[in-house]
Amino acid sequence: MAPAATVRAGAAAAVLALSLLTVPAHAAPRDLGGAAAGPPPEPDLTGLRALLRTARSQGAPGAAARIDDAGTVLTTAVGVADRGTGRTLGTADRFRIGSVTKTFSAVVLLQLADEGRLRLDSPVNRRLPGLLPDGRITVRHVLGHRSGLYDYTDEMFARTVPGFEAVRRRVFTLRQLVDRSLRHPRTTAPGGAYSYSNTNFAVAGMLIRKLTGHSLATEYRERIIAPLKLRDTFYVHPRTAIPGRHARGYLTPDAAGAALVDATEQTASWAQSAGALVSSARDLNTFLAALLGGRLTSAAGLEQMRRWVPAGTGQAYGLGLRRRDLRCGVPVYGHTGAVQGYYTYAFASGDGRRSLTAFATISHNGTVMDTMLRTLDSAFCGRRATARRGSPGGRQDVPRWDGAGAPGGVRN
Ligand code: REX
Repeated sequence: MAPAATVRAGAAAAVLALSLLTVPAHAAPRDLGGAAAGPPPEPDLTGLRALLRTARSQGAPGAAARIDDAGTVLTTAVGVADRGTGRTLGTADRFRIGSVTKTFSAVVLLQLADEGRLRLDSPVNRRLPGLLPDGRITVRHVLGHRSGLYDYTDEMFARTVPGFEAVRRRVFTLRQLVDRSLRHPRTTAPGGAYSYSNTNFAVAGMLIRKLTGHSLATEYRERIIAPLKLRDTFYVHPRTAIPGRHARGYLTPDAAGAALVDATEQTASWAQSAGALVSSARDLNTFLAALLGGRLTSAAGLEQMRRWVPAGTGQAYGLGLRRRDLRCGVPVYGHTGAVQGYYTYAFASGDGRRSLTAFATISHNGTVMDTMLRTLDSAFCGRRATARRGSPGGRQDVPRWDGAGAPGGVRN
């Protein structure tokens, strides 16, 4: 299927334009950064590499980054892809991208909106009758984490390794994941403040399947993977192996000093449309460049994805898309990912001309997560910024467990 936005624009653009009227007052009406701010400073590859080395000294077996800058490719990697064999990590190695999957899921739904098959402001229950207990929750609320649906992973991974081992070979239906959420009270009223929840993207996956009659794998492949010729991107759920050359991922247990757990093989069924894709740094950069360059949705669709609500210091969330405002004044757009064994940062400039994907082969290690966040400064703010402490802004939406198994549960 052709990804050309022009094919999809048509009458659906009018539907999307109309729905602009219903966006709440706290959503920023316009994106004040991006292309208008001019090209970002030269990437700081030396600083980037130093950060990857720091991540390694903080416990990551491997860390890698790739910058695509208007045709120029910069890559750097440190450490090993496999602690068993000692194989060196390569920047082309595949890995689990976690929630960067959410951007793929959002693109599929925005394409369906472009085709006039879905309205962002229509209730989820119109398409999936009786699924949600509140008929006011819309597609837009779900894609923007404003549904108030409790995040079932909070309970699932309250104990990190036992939680993971309990689900790593399980196969859930999306409905079962949503049902786990519905045992808990809602966290906000529909359309309220941003409140991160994987449940939203389990619902998004159900919508994709219901509207198309196809599997998630088919929709990701036909709408995104094939048109963009992404050779390293796979939706293999419920198979447990990562195909081809890949980095192994390691999970940090709650108990201080305990040995890392090799988390590479898992169904990722707990994540599915919220986080089960496998990809590579090259493919994620290609994907973000295409998305922000307007080649995956209509212009109206992309504008919807970029209507922001506040999501923590220096951060905002659109529809399946994060914005981070770096200290140097450059806003970047993309997503973060955290599944067992892997942290990912995949972000691009407003015009998509520069993109960075950085990943570390460890998870549940807040220190490494913070270090990897600073790779954005190296990639988009240049030399002076990397030397400073980095840009403000909270971590990814992962609860912080400090110490021996004591859940801090703080999301920032
Ligand atoms: C699951 C637990 C964290 C990870 C999670 N991941 O919700 C989603 C994601 C799919 O990628 N979110 C990112 C585990 C951050 C986003 O949306 O930006 N932690 C680990 C624990 C903690 O088990 N007890 O760190 O591997």
